[in-house]
Amino acid sequence: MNLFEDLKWRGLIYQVTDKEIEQKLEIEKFNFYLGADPTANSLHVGHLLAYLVAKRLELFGHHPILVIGGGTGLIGDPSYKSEERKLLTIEESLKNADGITKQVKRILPTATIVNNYDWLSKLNAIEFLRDIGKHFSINYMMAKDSVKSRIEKGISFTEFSYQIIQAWDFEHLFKNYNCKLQIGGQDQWGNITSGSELIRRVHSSDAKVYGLTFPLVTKADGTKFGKTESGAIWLDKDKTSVYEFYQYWINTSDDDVINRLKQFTFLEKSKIEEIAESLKKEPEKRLAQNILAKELTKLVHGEKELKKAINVSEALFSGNIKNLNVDEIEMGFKDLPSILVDEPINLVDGLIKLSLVNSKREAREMIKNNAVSINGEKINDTYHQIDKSLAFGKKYTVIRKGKKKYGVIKHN
Ligand code: 485
Repeated sequence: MNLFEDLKWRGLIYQVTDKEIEQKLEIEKFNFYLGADPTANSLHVGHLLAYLVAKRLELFGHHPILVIGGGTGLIGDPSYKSEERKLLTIEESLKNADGITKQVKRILPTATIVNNYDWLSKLNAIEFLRDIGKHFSINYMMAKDSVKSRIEKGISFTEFSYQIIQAWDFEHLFKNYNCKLQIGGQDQWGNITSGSELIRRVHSSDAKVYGLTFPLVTKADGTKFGKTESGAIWLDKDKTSVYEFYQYWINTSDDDVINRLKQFTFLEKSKIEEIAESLKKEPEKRLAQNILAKELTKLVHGEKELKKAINVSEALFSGNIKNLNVDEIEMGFKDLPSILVDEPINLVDGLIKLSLVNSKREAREMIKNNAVSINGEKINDTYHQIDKSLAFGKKYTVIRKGKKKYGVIKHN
């Protein structure tokens, strides 16, 4: 399969500016670019798809230029957004840009990484209006699907100008890096085509550049991809623990999992078809989900963290947590109910404070019925005192009620 066929088979082509890109990608080596704005200090799994598309192109010999939008992040992309964005401060934007740069380096270690603050901050108003603005008609800008709803609802001049700024990035990269292709999610189509239009006008019409977009990731049940009740799935392990990241992929539905393997892993067609067969024959084994979770956790967090996440998952599932180390306890229990104590605490009080029971009576009953364990050991003494001497790393005592409810006592 050639690159384009592979991308199509994986469901990663939404629109292209020119059909000939399919052949061009075979015979030419492109410098291409992908941009993201530092609206947060981490990327999430939605962004990951885009960087993996960049990696697919890289594997076929094309060279990625990754634009970190330290400058554009200060303006705010209105594309398909229903409301005006809150402005970031320069400090926030640049700090977030640093965080994101570290993450993309891990996924694409040999890419060229640039921050558009470096050139956008030098652009002056007269240059902007005369040299760039003159190439855009307001009618053309307003006709973009990505801003249409906002034109009716209200949009600031700031956000309305965003497409011109992103267009100028493309022109800048064309001129300085010989970049001839921009890729992005389907929402970026309007901005990408503004860029190719600008390049055509500023340079001669034989200055041919291309755009390619991939579709938004959707879920069979209609809920949003990349989100859980507690929020987005981030690539930063301080925001989404590796355990939670791993579990997110493990919990992929049977209806979605083959698509996820195509979109998010580098496994070949024959291998993915083999996995699809197993899903049909023995879905209860959850082989597809296991492979997906392993591949992605390894890719984003590395082999060592993956191993910890598997250990934690197995321990939490069986309740046998005795052999976990402090790191693994921190990973597995980061988002569970916890209380901080300075002194030893009675088990009954601990259960109440952690909201694992509603009353002291219920707590005592649970304990007598062998339904409570501490650090993986059943406790049936209703007077049991918890102190830090037996805690994991002298820091954490893990209480389990029934099969599934956990809480953590953190010792000061
Ligand atoms: O020159 C550029 C400057 C900024 C951008 C692109 C080129 C960023 C772009 N305007 C944007 O807002 N991207 C989104 C972001 O930053 O979160 C997302 C897109 C998504 C995918 C992803 O970035 O919504 O489709 O392209 C990488």
